[in-house]
Amino acid sequence: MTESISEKLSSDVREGTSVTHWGIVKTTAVDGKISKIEPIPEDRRPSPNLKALAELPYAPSRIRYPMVREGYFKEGISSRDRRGEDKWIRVSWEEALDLIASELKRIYSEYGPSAVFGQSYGWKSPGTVNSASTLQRRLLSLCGGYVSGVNSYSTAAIGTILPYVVGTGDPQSTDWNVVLKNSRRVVFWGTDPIVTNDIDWSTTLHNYFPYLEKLKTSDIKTIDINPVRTETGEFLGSEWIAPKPGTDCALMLGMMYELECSGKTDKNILQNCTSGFEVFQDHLLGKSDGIPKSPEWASEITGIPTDKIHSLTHELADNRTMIIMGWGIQRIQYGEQPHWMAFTLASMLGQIGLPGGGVGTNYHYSSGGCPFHIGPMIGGLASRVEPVLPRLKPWKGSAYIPVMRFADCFLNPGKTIEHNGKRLTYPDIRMVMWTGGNPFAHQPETNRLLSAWKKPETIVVTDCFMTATARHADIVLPAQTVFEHNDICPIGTYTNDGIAANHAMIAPIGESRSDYRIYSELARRMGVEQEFTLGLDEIGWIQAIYQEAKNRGLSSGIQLPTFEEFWSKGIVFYPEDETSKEFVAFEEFRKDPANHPLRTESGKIQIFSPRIASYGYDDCRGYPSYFEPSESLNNKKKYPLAYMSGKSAHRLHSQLDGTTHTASHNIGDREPIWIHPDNAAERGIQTGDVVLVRNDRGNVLAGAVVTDKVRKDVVLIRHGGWFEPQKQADGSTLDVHGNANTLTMDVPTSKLACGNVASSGLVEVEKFQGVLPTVKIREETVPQPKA
Ligand SMILES: Nc1nc2c(c(=O)[nH]1)N[C@H]1C(S)=C(S)[C@@H](COP(=O)(O)OP(=O)(O)OC[C@H]3O[C@@H](n4cnc5c(=O)[nH]c(N)nc54)[C@H](O)[C@@H]3O)O[C@H]1N2
Ligand SMILES: Nc1nc2c(c(=O)[nH]1)N[C@H]1C(S)=C(S)[C@@H](COP(=O)(O)OP(=O)(O)OC[C@H]3O[C@@H](n4cnc5c(=O)[nH]c(N)nc54)[C@H](O)[C@@H]3O)O[C@H]1N2
Ligand SMILES: [Mo]
Repeated sequence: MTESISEKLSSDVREGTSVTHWGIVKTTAVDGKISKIEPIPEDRRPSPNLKALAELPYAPSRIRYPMVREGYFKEGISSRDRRGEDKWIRVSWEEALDLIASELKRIYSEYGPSAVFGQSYGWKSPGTVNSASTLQRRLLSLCGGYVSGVNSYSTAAIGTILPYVVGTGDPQSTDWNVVLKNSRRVVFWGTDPIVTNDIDWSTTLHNYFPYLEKLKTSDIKTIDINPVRTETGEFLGSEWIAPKPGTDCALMLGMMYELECSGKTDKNILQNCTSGFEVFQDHLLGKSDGIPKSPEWASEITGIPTDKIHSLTHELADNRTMIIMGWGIQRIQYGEQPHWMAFTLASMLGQIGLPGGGVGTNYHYSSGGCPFHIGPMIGGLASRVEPVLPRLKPWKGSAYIPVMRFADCFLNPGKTIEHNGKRLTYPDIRMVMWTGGNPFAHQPETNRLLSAWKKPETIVVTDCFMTATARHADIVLPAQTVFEHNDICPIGTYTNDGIAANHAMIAPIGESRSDYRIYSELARRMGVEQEFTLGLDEIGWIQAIYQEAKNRGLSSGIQLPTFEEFWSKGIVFYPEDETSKEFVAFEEFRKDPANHPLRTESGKIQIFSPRIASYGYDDCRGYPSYFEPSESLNNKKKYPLAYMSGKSAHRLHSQLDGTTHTASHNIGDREPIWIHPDNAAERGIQTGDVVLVRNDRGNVLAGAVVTDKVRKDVVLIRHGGWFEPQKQADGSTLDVHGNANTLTMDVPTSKLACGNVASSGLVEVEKFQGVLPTVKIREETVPQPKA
């Protein structure tokens, strides 16, 4: 068996399947090199990024050898100020792994597990066995534990607020078939499904796309509410309504006021299916604070004309309407509010639980809202396991932190924060291990991260590429890409389309190893190898995982092919679950709330939450409301332009940025910035100019794209351009390439979720005048020989 699987990788022509976040592809390698990757025929909208994928293993930024920062190698932890500046020294795997194991042992014995930050947030490759962060957490759990991070950068605010409101953080959306049959209006509110459905946390067949095509040819009217014109809005020809960023709650309040005044509030639904409307109503009508949230009030805040607020309200009230809300709208200050407000609006409209009415919050992600398939979900290795090694020092501080507060935690050990009704004390972090994630791309306010990153004594990064995070580590380990190892992966996070095999297609580049091998070898050095591997190698795990799913399938009458058949075909598809095509969210609850209660305080939709109110937070009340962001177009302190930073169609976060295909979407060498023609004219900026974008948090060079696809006074740099700080003569750092987070702010959404903020803040943009610095971040990092 093992023989046929690890069939010689150097044979002349080799074909197999590769499983990626962008889809499953047929890969051909000729003479050991990838010559072609093609989408499988079942893919409904092959990713536009496949060319970049084929380049990926060979990118110049590839990490080829284990490396140690020169200062760390020679002087140890006292040299941590020089992270990001020192040369790299190439070492053997033995040396690198011995070094990491001895440092882990030192930290565990001197400080204990609460000094190790091992959460390793990030979008590592999708295979189940080589799931990098899972492996690292498994290892550190066995060694005694680590400080973990709760919440995600994706859904911190929605995932924290909605359990209070509707009893679950990610409610299943009404099926697209029902929407197409019943909705008369579909509102895309802060979402761009054509861009964001390109990827899946596992892998994808892009099931959503035929539904958008049907929506396009139907007579259903679509509306795109977003400060930025979306690709989806253009594709569908949607009406575009562009509020000022961060003001959607004011817009919804204005609409609800209009519903109240025109007698169109659905009192029955409020009565039967919601709790606490009266408290909210007092706020809405201004009885509790003297400010009626009228359309006029909302118009002032949002920049949307009063007439439009009126007409939009009546359009939604008079037609069966599905409100599709994305997650960018909650990655803002007070990001808990918009989805709470949307459920309140939908309750007043009275359409929750009706076919094609209400709110859906995951149509934009991993083909949410598409039918399910019938078959067993595959399992994997457990990340949380009982410790094997004795705990040598007591735990100090909280066992977890909200993951996006990690920089704040590094900077302020012992500080106490509020989080979701609890009080947490930051632990004192001494060692950081990161694999399969890129905090220098994902964490807001990169220059603040730079300071925080100087605090820990040792930082180990495992990645396939020399990202900004790897460049700021002490020890760097080279991981294989999906093209270099075997694995197994479920298809479709929400849709469960089947199981895919990931075949090793080429020999490892340089000395790179699979994450499974890296962490197994570290486990051996830590004395926990048997508990880590359970005696299985990579292929052993792949077979065991498949067999376990096959057995589970059998018990529910589903016959999966043998492992050998699966492995040689590469994919098992499951049949569609016909009944899921009729799914209507909250249907049973609406019909009979007493017998189908939600898992909330009252069993109903919580428009007022006594529990949230009891926390006494000033930034998240017991009912949804509009809070003015600390920096916004209504609150211009120093800088005039609102800054946004959502997803790029050409990348998955920072992934693929090191390829020439992705770089071809740059302006010159730099990440594009969208700027409105009026703002560009005021500043003498034209498309193609290099501009300096700045605020008190940082300075970035970007390439101007003058376009009326952004609201006036709004600029956009898409997330994931690699961070390349260069020191300026005046001591400041200039990010010469265009990392979106150099300009964002590291503040929590509120005390409730403590979520990350991506699209809030103000900047100024000007034509860059000085000598243009060269972009070097994508180049090879050449390790120096050992002295
Ligand atoms: N300003 C702004 N900030 C944001 C966002 C935004 O929209 N705007 N979005 C936020 C969101 S939603 C998220 S989820 C985060 C994403 O943040 P991340 O998930 O950290 O971003 P990625 O760039 O996907 O980082 C994954 C890293 O894993 C590496 N990798 C891939 N495969 C493997 C493997 O097999 N092994 C190992 N060891 N490494 C591997 C990749 O090379 C890459 O460096 O960013 C957040 N930050
Ligand atoms: N191509 C691609 N697809 C991806 C990813 C990627 O990096 N690249 N990342 C994946 C991940 S990890 C996640 S979590 C999902 C995230 O999916 P989302 O969070 O939904 O994606 P974003 O692009 O961050 O935000 C969606 C939209 O919100 C809008 N928006 C931001 N602020 C406001 C506001 O104040 N008001 C209104 N009305 N709109 C606003 C933005 O303009 C953007 O069009 O996407 C996934 N899909
Ligand atoms: Mo995300």
